Amino acid sequence: MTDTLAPTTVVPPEHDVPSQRRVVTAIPGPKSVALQERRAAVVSDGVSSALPVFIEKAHGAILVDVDGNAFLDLGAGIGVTTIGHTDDAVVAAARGQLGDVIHTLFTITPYEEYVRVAELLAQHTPGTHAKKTVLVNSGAEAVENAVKIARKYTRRAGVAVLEHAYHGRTNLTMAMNFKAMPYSVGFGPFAGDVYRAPNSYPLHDGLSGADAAARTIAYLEKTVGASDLACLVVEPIQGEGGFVVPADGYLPALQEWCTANGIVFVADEIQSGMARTGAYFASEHFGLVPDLVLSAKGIAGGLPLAGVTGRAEIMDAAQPGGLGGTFGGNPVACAAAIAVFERIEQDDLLAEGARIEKALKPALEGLQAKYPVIAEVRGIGAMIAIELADPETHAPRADAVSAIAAAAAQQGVLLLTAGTYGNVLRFLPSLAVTDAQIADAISVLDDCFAAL
Ligand code: PLZ
Repeated sequence: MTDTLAPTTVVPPEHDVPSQRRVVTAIPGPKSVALQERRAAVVSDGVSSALPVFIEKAHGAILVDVDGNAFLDLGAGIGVTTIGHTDDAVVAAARGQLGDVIHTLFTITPYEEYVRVAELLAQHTPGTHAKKTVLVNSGAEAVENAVKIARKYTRRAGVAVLEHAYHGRTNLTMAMNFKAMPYSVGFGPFAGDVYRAPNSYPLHDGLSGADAAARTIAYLEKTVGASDLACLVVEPIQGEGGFVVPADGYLPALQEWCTANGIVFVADEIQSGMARTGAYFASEHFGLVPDLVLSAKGIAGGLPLAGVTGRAEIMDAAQPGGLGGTFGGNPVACAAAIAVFERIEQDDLLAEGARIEKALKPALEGLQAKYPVIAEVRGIGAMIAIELADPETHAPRADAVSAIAAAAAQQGVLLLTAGTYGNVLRFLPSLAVTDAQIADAISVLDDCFAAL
């Protein structure tokens, strides 16, 4: 170890948060209702909340609201508190850093924590080639920077994305998303040179990985031409799209085609990365070594941090001063990220993904056997989803998805929805969720499906 950062010493504090769900008022309770009124007066209606209970405290996989209700959180703030809410090591590292230095701006006067995060990303992203990183504030900003860098490196403009993809809310990333409502309707004009190709969606297309890849490639070659593409941006497991796991061989075939045609292969691992699926990055499950890997969400235990990590020669194509931003790679967020990496290593958190999958997937398959509205159970590690469809017509059942999520919330179980048609319930718990908490959530879901 060549770094000079002091190791984090953690004295576990007492947490005033229960380890089980507990519903003590109507949901939302009276204090949340009052806060919701204040909010409605001053917060833009463009910002909505899936469940308007106002959270006061959180630890592990539990959220406690202002009325004293405790929720079993199976969403982790959309895959952000991957190692658990208020993880003791993350809290200690961030607190320590707050007293040392909160901000300098790395592009003015640098600090070691940024370099350490870049070293850790170089070490833990797929592949043993020389890698470099730029740190930014959000997932969308990481996507934007990956596109900038790929364009500079290739001197080409075209950006290829896949159907059902989600990449963010900035102007460029709005153009990269599949779903217009609610993400981009009315917010144009949008960025050009973005091309959307069919993906691999085994439940719906029934194609082998090779056939789906041939379709994607043929589409891009016909409608754009490989020589005009700077990059192909893919989520190895699509997140907002509903945890769509591509057919075997699909992603490696795309990567091979990119390499053969000088197209930068970018893995958007913003939702699927950072130990979420039992590997540091989901790319590993598919044998991918992406040219650029995007991380965000879980990387800093809940603090805002994101990064683009990739082949040194590609990352260095950006001119000095070409990358940056005031808050990118903030010292407190970096200190938290270092603690996240340490926790994953020291406590073997990569094993937790497999444990959660083992507890969750068969239980959901049990529900599928009872309730034919569950068309598919899919996903890897702590990234599992069920897609709901009419068993006869196969029409997406968004109504059932919202009814189940609402009914579960009344019982103190917080579930996220997803899918292009709002037809997917996703389980994106923190790795701190216990087998007992999973079993409890399944029994709540069983009741919700029975009542549907
Ligand atoms: N790429 C794969 O999942 C963020 C969106 C939450 P930001 N997904 C959650 C919301 O409603 O805004 C996401 C993602 C993938 C990019 C992003 C964008 O990351 O940190 O939200 O900008």
